[in-house]
Amino acid sequence: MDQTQKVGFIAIVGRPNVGKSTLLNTLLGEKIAAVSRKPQTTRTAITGILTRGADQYVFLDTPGVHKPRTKLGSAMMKSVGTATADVCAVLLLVEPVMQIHPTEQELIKKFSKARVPMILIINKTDVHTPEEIIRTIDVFRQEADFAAVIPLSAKTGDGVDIIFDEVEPLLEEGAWFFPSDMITDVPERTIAAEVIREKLLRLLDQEVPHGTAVTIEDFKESDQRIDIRAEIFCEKAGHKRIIIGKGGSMLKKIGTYAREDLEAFFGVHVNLDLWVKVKENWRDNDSLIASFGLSHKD
Ligand SMILES: Nc1nc2c(ncn2[C@@H]2O[C@H](COP(=O)(O)OP(=O)(O)OP(=O)(O)O)[C@@H](O)[C@H]2O)c(=O)[nH]1
Ligand SMILES: [Mg+2]
Repeated sequence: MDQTQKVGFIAIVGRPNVGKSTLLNTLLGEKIAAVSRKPQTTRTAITGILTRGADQYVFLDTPGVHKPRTKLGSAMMKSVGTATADVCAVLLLVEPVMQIHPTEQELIKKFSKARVPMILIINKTDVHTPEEIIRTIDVFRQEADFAAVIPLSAKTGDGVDIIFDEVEPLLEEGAWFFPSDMITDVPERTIAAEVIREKLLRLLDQEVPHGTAVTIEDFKESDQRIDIRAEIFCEKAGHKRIIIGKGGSMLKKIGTYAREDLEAFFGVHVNLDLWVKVKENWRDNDSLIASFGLSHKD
């Protein structure tokens, strides 16, 4: 390679549900992060790697910033802190609003103090008027100097490419962190678990999926297919009944949708075997949080 390599970590941060994971998937052109209409979908930082020419962008999708009410919530917020250390830029993702939220003010304060370049991204332009977008830009510009402001739609992809033009000058010269064909360092098992959890979030009512965790007990790859055995943990016997559904109908639906996504991602036939178990109050139990791979040390 003649050109000097450039590289950088870019954190995607913002309140829950603003579209961070959707943006990561659109940037990569691959679905690796779970997306749902419910807030607090993302629980740990997810890496998306994109190598273009001499430049390697390592995007970090993070959990939506909120005031934690459980130990799981605290672990999620710690993972945001870790993901945003040593980044070359932060993409602050917001939706068009009349007023800035205190959480966003705190984020702006934190990155301004650390002198990390911030790019303001106004997402969901496909469902907002230009007036609403301009007003939002005004509101946020009063709070900080942004390296750039980009209105876009993570869902349609409109405007997303501008991110590369704005981030490229902020990358640093240095050897790439990952091979050029790698798209994530998240293990395949974790991606499989996230796909299943996404279906739980999408198919079930608020209370049930927020108390679920998914672990992969077995992941066997052969030339033609992957056999996966996964366990879905929930907090109550009543929740278990809802997840299984009448005659197993809900669990079957979860399995079918998850299998379709997994086959698209892995490019081979997938056999998915799902089991449901109850672990009461796991979201406030450190050792269970750790056993689900969700704990986060400072
Ligand atoms: N109309 C529209 N909807 C969007 C857009 N981007 C994301 N969404 C929707 O917003 C909801 C939340 O998207 P996510 O990507 O899960 O949001 P997130 O910020 O990662 O959420 P957490 O992980 O909970 O913090 C989903 O229903 C998405 O389909 C967009 O550009 N336009
Ligand atoms: Mg997310």
